[in-house]
This record gives sequence, C-alpha cells and structure tokens, in this order.
Amino acid sequence: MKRTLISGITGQDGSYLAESLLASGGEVHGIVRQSSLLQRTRLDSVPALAAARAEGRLRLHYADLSDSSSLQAVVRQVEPDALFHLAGQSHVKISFELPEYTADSTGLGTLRLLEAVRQGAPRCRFFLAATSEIFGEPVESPQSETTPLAPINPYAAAKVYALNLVRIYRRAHGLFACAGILFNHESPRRGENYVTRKIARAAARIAKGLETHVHLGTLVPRRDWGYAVDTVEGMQAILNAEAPDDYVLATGVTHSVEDFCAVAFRIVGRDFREHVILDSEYARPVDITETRGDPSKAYRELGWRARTPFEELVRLMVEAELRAL
Ligand code: NAP
Ligand code: F7E
Repeated sequence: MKRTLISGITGQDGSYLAESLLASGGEVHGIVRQSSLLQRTRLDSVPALAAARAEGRLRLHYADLSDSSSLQAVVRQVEPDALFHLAGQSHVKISFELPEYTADSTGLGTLRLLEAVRQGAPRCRFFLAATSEIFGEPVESPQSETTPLAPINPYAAAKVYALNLVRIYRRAHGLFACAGILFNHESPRRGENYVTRKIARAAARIAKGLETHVHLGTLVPRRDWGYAVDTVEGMQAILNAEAPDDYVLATGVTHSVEDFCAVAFRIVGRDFREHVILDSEYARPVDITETRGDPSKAYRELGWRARTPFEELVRLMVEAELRAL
C-alpha cells in the first residue's frame, strides 16, 4: 500500500496506525477537522510523526464527516490506495447524550465516505473500525463474526448501520470494503474519559499525592481489553488480505473493571479499595456485562494475534502516566 488516507488520524488508533504505515515506507494522508486549537497532541508529541510532517510524508487535510463535499474533495485529491475509516464519536455513554450527532458522524459519516470512494477512487481498499458493541449483551461467548447483532446504545446502533453499509458496498458495488470488529483496545494515548486511562491516570496521580480518590460508575463489567498497537497491526492485515472480509480483532481474554483497578493500583503500591468511589454520574442507562472475542478467524486467515497480555497493558499505561508527571 503506497498512499493511505486515515480518517480519525488525531485519535488513539489513527496516530499509531500513521506511525506504523510511515515506518514501512508509505505516504500517509490524514483527515482533520476544524478546531479552535491547532494543537493535535497525539500527532505533535510523537517525534516520528512530527518528522514525517516536516518531510511531507505525512500530510493533513481539512474535512468533516458531516460534509460530503469535503470528503469527496480529499478522496479525489489524495487518490488513496487504502482508506482506514477510524473517525467518529466513539464514547458509548456520551452517545446517549448526543444520539443524533453520533448517528450522523458514525453512521452517515461512513455512508458519505463510502460514496466518496465509490465515485472517486473505486479501487481504493476501505477499512471500517466496527466494534464489539454491535453484539449488545451477547447471546454467546466468545463473540465471533457470526454472533447476532443486537446493539443496546446509540453508538452501537450507528456502528451496525456502518457495518451493514460496508457489507452492501462490498456486495453491490464490488468495493474492497472490510470491517474489523474491534474489541476494547487501550494505550497511553487512550482518551482520558475511557475507564482504563481514567484508572491508570488516577493510580499515578494518587501515588504522587496529587489526588486521593477516583470516581467510577461500576466495577462489575468485564471487557476483552487489548493493546491498540496490536490492533492497528490487525487492521493492516485485514486490508492486505487477498479478498475483502470482516474479522474480529480481540485477545479472547476478559477482565473486570475491578481487575483493572486492582492491577493498576498494585503497580503503584496501593490498594484500590481505599481510593475508588462508586458514583452514579459515570453509570450508564444500560451497560454490557461482558465481552470476549473469538479472534481465531483473524489468526487462521491473516496470521494476526494480540501479543500484549492484560497485566503488561496495565503496566505500560500506568508507567506512561507516572512518566508524564
Ligand atoms: P478516538 O480516539 O475517539 O478518535 C476518534 C477520531 O475521530 C479523532 O481523530 C476525532 O477527531 C475524529 N472525529 C470525530 N468526529 C469527527 C468528524 N465529525 N469529522 C472528522 N473526524 C472526526 O477513537 P479511537 O479509540 O482511536 O477509535 C478509532 C475507531 O475505532 C473509532 O471509530 C471507534 O469507534 C472504533 N473502535 C474503537 C475501539 C477502542 O477500544 N478504542 C473499539 C472498537 C471500535 P478529533 O481529534 O478532532 O476529535
Ligand atoms: O467503559 C465501565 C463502563 O468507556 C468500559 C469504546 O472504545 O470500547 C469502548 O467502549 C466499561 C463500561 O469503554 C466508568 O460502564 C465504569 O462497562 O472505557 P469504556 P466501552 O464503553 O467498553 C468499545 C469496544 C467501543 O467501540 C467504544 O468506542 O467501564 N465504567 N466506570 C466506566 N467507563 C467510563 N468511561 N468511565 C467510568 O467512570
């Protein structure tokens, strides 16, 4: 893949994906949206990305998922060989507060990009970041590519629509369109209002005496947590396959929010029970009890597997927070 376009390049996954593609010698273009601040922390703070921008191997283009003409213009201008569509409102709890915006950016935004590709670059390979949230409260465990879709929040409903579109454009229009059904994946670049980053940050700040407590909605839910660096490798493997298809990218192992707290606070020599306060402000109207992915198809057909165990993931996140202080 020579020329790649990434929507959501300023996000957690987009920044790691850009780094990985640039390291293998590609030319990377990213879609950014207008903002009152020019700082793009996840791009500006990574030396390899700053250097690539200075050398012109990484270029940013203004567009927005709500603006078809801007997406069409970028696709026409860049003429990408591959497009990784990672952009959208991706916070589950916030999707209950911004349901229409979530549907527009995550759902219709995908339609607008697929149309831009169909009309402007039909040979471009297209990747959608789908999600384990599409299974809702799953009817089977582990969840695979054939598990029934039963979304229980506006974000998941928008992603089901986006996933269905990818399948329709693959079948009806012959696009090389694929989806990764991504289970939770985390890193030091995770947004601060997702539970793993929130806990890692709190553990570090509490250990340094900057805070005393962290407020969480619940300790009960279990998630299949992987490392974002592993996940973006899987995304590339999906687009490098011989034929377009959809794949679960997961670790196959599940842990509770309480497990995450216990490991994170143990790393800094504390007992989480003395520092966690349950607070209904962070609870959701409905929540998925447990996710666990079956990544066997990705391993069998693509040779991809998650390489970073849970304890190592927690450690690298807490240590990054300690360094940042
Ligand atoms: P993220 O950190 O929240 O990044 C989202 C990106 O989308 C940001 O670059 C954001 O730009 C951009 N964006 C949002 N609305 C936009 C709009 N209207 N127009 C243009 N760009 C817009 O998300 P992530 O964790 O990297 O996840 C990447 C993708 O994977 C998302 O689609 C997410 O739903 C999906 N996913 C993630 C996980 C996970 O565990 N991380 C799991 C399953 C699926 P700004 O920087 O300007 O806000
Ligand atoms: O919550 C519970 C919360 O917000 C994980 C997104 O990337 O992965 C992510 O969605 C669990 C939930 O991630 C707090 O109720 C408790 O049970 O970190 P999260 P998520 O909702 O699983 C999926 C696969 C995506 O696709 C999404 O884009 O932790 N929890 N207390 C809390 N969660 C948050 N955020 N904050 C709390 O205080």
